[in-house]
Amino acid sequence: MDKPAAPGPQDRPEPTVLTRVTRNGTAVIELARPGALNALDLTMVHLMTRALTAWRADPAVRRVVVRSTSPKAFCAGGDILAMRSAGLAGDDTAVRRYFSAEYALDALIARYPKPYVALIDGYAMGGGLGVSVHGSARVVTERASLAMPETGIGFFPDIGASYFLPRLPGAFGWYLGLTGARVTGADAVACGLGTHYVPAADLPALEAALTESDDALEAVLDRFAAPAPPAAHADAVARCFSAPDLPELRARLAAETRARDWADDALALLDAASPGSLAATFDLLTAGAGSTLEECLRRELDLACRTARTADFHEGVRAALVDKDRRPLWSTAGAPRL
Ligand code: QUE
Repeated sequence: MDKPAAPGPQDRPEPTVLTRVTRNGTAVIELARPGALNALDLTMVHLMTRALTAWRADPAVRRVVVRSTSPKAFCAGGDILAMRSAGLAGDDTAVRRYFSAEYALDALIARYPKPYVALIDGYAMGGGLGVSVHGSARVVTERASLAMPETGIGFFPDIGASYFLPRLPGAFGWYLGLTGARVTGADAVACGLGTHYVPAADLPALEAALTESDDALEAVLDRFAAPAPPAAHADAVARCFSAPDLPELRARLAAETRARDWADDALALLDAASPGSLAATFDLLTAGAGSTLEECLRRELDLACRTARTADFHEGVRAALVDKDRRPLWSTAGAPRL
């Protein structure tokens, strides 16, 4: 009989979340799955949850900093490839297990009793905003690109987005959640998704100050923050995306004169999105505007479990991530509603 192979590095895959506590009491979480742009799988969600839970009551920890080891992405989102597979297989248990854990982590961050700072230098989309926006500070650089692109894959803005998007000023969250448009670091600060704009070249010095100095967090962040220019097209966003329904929103975009190119881009994004996802998102943000974060997450969990079984979600993830043809053929059957 063969002897079992000696345990070796092949048995212990590289950890995808690295944690440490520095001498000044800063707990650091590093997202380290660069091959998948740090898309959060269930293991990463569990590792983050375990670390944050341990640090919550640890007097040696006074704040948490979350960063990425990838130069391209802070975090590209959740594990939608796994959710597509589970949805196709009818594995409702796996779908619920994943989304429950991910949303519980978002809520843990939102209610965290210590400062929680995300350093965003690169893509932060979907679930990546879930592990940053609910914290106390989001540092963004000129290389940051933030988006809630789920309507483009037959899903909807989840991870508590139905709580924070309707609360952004000037209907900006409606624009982000419905179109999936990407915003730069500067626009992210202008709309409130980001809190501090720091040039990427200054990030290493900021990280050193956060992990080594005894200065107060706000003093450190303010020392490094540069003024961010105002958001592009903010008044056109407010004019169009405050519409009371989708047909009126499209009519306002079609009638927009001052920001014509921007309006054409927004209409093209809406036309490319799953119609069912747009309808669900509109209702979800409307409901979320008057709900607590926990109510929003419960509503999103229910909708996520039903959406994972839909043809549009399977097709949207296929076109974006499986075949990468970017040509989803949307169903006319409609989508789950609230
Ligand atoms: C919309 C999304 C996601 C997306 C693309 C969309 C998302 C997500 C990923 C992603 C990207 C790279 C990977 C990966 C997943 O892409 O949530 O595993 O390697 O995680 O248009 O919501």
